[in-house]
Amino acid sequence: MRKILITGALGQIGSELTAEMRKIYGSSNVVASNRSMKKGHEELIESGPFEIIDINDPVTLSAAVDKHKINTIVNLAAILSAIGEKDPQQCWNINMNGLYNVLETARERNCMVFTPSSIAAFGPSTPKDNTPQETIQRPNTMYGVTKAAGELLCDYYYKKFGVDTRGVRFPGLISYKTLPGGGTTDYAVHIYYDALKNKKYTSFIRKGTYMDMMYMPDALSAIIDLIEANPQRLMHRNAYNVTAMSFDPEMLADSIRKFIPEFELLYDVDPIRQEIADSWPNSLDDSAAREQWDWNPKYDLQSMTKDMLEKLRVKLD
Ligand code: NAD
Ligand code: AKB
Repeated sequence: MRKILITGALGQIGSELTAEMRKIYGSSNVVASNRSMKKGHEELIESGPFEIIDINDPVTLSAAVDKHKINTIVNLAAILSAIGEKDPQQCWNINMNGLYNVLETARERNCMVFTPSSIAAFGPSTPKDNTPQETIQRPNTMYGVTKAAGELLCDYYYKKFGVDTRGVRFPGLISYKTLPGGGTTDYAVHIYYDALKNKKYTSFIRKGTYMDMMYMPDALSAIIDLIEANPQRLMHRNAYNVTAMSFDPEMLADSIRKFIPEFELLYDVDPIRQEIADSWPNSLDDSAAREQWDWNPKYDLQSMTKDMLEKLRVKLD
């Protein structure tokens, strides 16, 4: 029986993953946690066990693991790319020292650990198109540095200590329930809100900038399917490339115009986030994930846009 602890559970992924995992494993077997409470998450907090845990505090972390007899930690607590460039010290502290605490707790208590990496683990010298599973990784953002180093640390804990570490390199994730937490791909979420509210959006990412993206239901499947995957098939374990689509702001706007023909896309490029986006791949090769644990996303750009607009329309009403 899985007993799961999710850190950073009130963020963009965690707020949806908690509900999905509670459906699958039972509410009492999925402990949600965050370093602080956040408004708008009352339903999640009341639907099962919830703890205040800062992953930079190993004592509280391990006490919660003992208290709830946890055997699987899903570590989602992190600082994302744009905020990471504003406060690189905090980004390193949470993404690296926090991850170290999670891995040490898991080593001492024999837990599985799932922790996501990102397309940010690649950098300007990485091959940009169909980026291979194994390739040059010289990221030039603090977020990217922590993601590349985190991948290596997770590999190390598996090889050295036998901790069952698993992870994927997520692209930009698009969802309607919880707003993204301060990344470079956030434009691809905000655009839907503004399309419905104002019929226009001003993009901080330049026309012609391609990045990999994925709709949240596929991201949740990726996490759960990899956690449940047969370990004997996993050659990489951590940092699997996964993707569902690659587009630039114009392609995204065109997909919205199929439903809101008068939608207008304007640009006011943010040099910091543009530079980050320019250092990331245009598109990933996710064949290793497809071969080793049957990764197969369901949503493409058009089906995602249709669902996003339908669900957001109800939410914003
Ligand atoms: P998010 O910013 O939306 O949520 C992170 C949560 O962690 C927040 O609720 C925050 O309060 C909490 N947190 C921050 N510091 C903490 C600490 N010290 N202890 C405990 N909680 C803390 O992030 P997300 O989008 O849900 O991302 C989760 C993971 O997935 C991260 O590792 C991120 O790098 C990775 N990822 C996300 C995306 C994406 O597009 N959302 C893409 C690639 C990778
Ligand atoms: C970000 O833009 O920082 C995240 C990511 C791709 O890791 N969405």
